[in-house]
Amino acid sequence: MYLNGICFITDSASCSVPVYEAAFTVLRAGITFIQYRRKEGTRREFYQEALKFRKLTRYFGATLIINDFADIALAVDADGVHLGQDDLPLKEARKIMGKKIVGISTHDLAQAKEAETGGADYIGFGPVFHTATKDAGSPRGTEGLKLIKQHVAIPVVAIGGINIHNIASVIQAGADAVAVASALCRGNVAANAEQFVDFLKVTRMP
Ligand code: TZP
Ligand code: MG
Repeated sequence: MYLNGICFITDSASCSVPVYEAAFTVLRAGITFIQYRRKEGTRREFYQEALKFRKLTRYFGATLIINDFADIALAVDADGVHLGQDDLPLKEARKIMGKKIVGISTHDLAQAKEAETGGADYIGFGPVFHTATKDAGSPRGTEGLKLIKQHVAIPVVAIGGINIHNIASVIQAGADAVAVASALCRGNVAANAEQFVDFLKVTRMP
């Protein structure tokens, strides 16, 4: 199970191709961690597409996390669920998810500590930089990320505006994994993915 390296976050609005196609391309390039995130359509459509993502990620031996919905994560036998501050509370999610992964989005130290104490398997932290993908609040910067890493022991997945030019600073700040949407999906997905995977090779970040 991979909770490290680069996590590809699906976002249809910033993707030059259908997100399933993009997912295939990034997996083929060597990315091993995907979060299926979908903000449009019905929950039925979400489920049906998530099922396809489960089959695809199994084929590549990659980790699949479902954004927002614990029931759909279980229904497709994903590896886990990712929840925000306005989603199902961590305590309730844990009851439902059992030993599967529960990740929590956090934006400050208090939220990060709360998620760790509450038994989250990892936290998302951000936005580290400005992002146009989501209305995610003000950037926390790599200094914000460093602070979180000083106080939290569970894996920290940095998110928000991360691209091939600034990823080194995010890793230097201590991120265990880096979540990327638009910098993978915009333009030539294969070329983008190749650059990120090459970067991982030189850093020895798995
Ligand atoms: N949560 C915080 S920032 C963000 C999410 C889902 C979007 C990340 O997308 P990008 O395009 O990598 O900035
Ligand atoms: Mg959410």
